[in-house]
Amino acid sequence: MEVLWKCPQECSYLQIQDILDGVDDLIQLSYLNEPSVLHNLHYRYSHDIIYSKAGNVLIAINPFKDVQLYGNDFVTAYRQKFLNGPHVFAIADSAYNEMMRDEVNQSIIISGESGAGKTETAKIAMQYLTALGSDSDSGSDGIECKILWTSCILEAFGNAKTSRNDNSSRFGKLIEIHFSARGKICGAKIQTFLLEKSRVVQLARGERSYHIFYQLCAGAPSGLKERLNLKMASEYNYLNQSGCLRVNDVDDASKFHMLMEALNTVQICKEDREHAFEILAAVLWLGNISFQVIDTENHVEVVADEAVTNAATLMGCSTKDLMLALSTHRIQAGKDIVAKRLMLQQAIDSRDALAKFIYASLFDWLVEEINKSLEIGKRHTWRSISILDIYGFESFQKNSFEQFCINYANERLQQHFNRHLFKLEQEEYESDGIEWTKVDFEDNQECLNLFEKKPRGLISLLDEESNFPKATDLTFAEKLKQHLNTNSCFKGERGGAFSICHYAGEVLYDTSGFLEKNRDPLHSDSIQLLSSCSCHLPRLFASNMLNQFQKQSVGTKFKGQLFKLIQQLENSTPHFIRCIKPNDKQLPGIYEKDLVLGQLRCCGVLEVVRISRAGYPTRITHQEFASRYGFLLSEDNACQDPLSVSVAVLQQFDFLPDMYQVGYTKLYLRRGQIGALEDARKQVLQGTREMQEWFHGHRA
Ligand code: AOV
Ligand code: MG
Repeated sequence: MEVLWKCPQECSYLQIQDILDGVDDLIQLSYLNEPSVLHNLHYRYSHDIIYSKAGNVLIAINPFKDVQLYGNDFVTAYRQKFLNGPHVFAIADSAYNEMMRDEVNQSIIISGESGAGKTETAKIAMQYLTALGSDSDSGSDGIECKILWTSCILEAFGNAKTSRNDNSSRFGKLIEIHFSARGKICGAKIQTFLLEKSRVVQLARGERSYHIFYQLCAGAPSGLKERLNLKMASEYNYLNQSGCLRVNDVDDASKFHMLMEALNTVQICKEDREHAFEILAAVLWLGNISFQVIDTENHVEVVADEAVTNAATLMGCSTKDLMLALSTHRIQAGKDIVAKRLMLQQAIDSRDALAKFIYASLFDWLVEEINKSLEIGKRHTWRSISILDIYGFESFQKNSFEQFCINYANERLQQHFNRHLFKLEQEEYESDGIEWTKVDFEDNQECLNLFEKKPRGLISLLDEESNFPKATDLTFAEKLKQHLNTNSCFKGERGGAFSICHYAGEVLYDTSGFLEKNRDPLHSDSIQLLSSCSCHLPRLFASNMLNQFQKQSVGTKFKGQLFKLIQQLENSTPHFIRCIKPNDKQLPGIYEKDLVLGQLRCCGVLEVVRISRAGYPTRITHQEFASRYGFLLSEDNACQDPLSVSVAVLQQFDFLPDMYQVGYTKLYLRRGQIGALEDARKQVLQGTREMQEWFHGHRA
């Protein structure tokens, strides 16, 4: 157990002991191969040491139980450097220190499969940063506390039980925590990416919709329940269709009370909260609206029951208007506008589209309100640390447009990871002319090309078909086969299916629903209906929609968002955390070797270890090196050039030849080498200071 907390000087001991005890950093393994890495991680995991390093990357294995590693004593211990073993706190600490030292924005990028522990890890990082940057003497209005409570709100509205994870994030999130020049938190900003809307209206067996619906039904006080005409979750079609209303060990009612506390802390006012609940109840009632066929052509009208009256009341429109908007579409016929009756499926689709739109708009609105409350403007912001937590790679039995987008996002992030850990590092060695045997890594550019290439990439082709009125999901699948078969990551399959070889494995996608989900249509009748509502939120949602400059397809908009995200990350110093899921059962104590190995392989952990082991983490220009350590030379070097001074220093301190390399512009040193020079420097400076003090003392 105590191995986790060994200080770095004891590394040599660890090297001997690694087979028995496990090493903190995989680069210290005496034998670097898959079995020894697996064994090391397993050993540590079975002793509740869930964190390890692979070079600069933190590996976190999901414990699926409380591991008692996150108390305030741990925060203090990491801050004071009593502890320095691998931990999320250590990563957050370096991010903070590097921000203060280099005056550069930082990012903590968390990746891993669905259920691997990203969201929990993000919260742990936030916990540390808020503890560190809290400004107790400025009479701050508890901004740190607000930041921490945002997770509870966003999880209620944006997380759901899936077959992989009982608390799966169905949106991507980047939270920027802003600091003042004194290193104190002065605000925060949350950006979210593509919420999975389809979940509001359609659920796979055994899965649930967003937590908030169940929390509201179970926990709303009786007054609120009455006002919203709220029933039990089991009474709503949008919730009861999947045969799953509960999550093991979760009490939705008490979660609702926690949510209320969170909304309070983040200062979402009572009125806004009530409005939000009205919208949620309206969505649930929309799902219970049914249609009856009135003629042989399958045309329908809305059944006038409590569902439609309740939905209308909650939205603030007349029942008649709602019934019309859901069963007819007004279209231009010559000079006239005529109302055309919808057929059953069309009517169901337009009802579901309205529900999805309202829910997604509510989510965006909520994020905006939270951001207002975390406002940066008030105090002076200086630099920031961003934490990225997106939905993890997914491969289900049936994969649709949602998995397509989620996995595309993961592909983009993987490239960011590759670029920083493999490409940039090796390019620097080469361009500075040092000897270097290249370490190969799985480049995923080909897969990204498959998605992004214009005009013949998946996203362009999808847009093209989406704009073509006669196209169907099957013609889309055909089109893909026609144009993409030359890309080695693409495989056309039978029927309307295709597969993509992702960095994390092959996924089979079913194109049914792709075009519709990409178009994401909302009929103008529905928008007009919302604009005419007496309630504030529906009107706001409608006007936001109408103010959109141009309606982009879902895929293209998402691509644009991801580009912007990567750009923002590129302007910061990255810190990577790889979360690993040790078993598919969400249970503690089970370490499935093959499952772990698959994850280590696909994200390139072994290559990272290899590069870090062979690499030179300390890089200093000759100039800087000479001016920092040149004065340690016994001989006068005043007129020498920086390169000669640097080499002389290395020689005087007996650096072994394979511990460093001299590049055109910089010196490259192996891990741990700079320590000896720093010690010598400190000693000499200390000696000089003491001497000066002595002189002063004697003169006085
Ligand atoms: P994810 O974010 O990576 O999945 P989560 O962070 O939601 O995964 O973790 C899944 C579950 O694992 C949590 O609900 C906890 O029960 C448990 N868990 C994870 N990390 C820890 C930890 N450090 N200590 C204790 N339990 C933990 V997804 O959002 O599905 O990709 O889209
Ligand atoms: Mg998550």
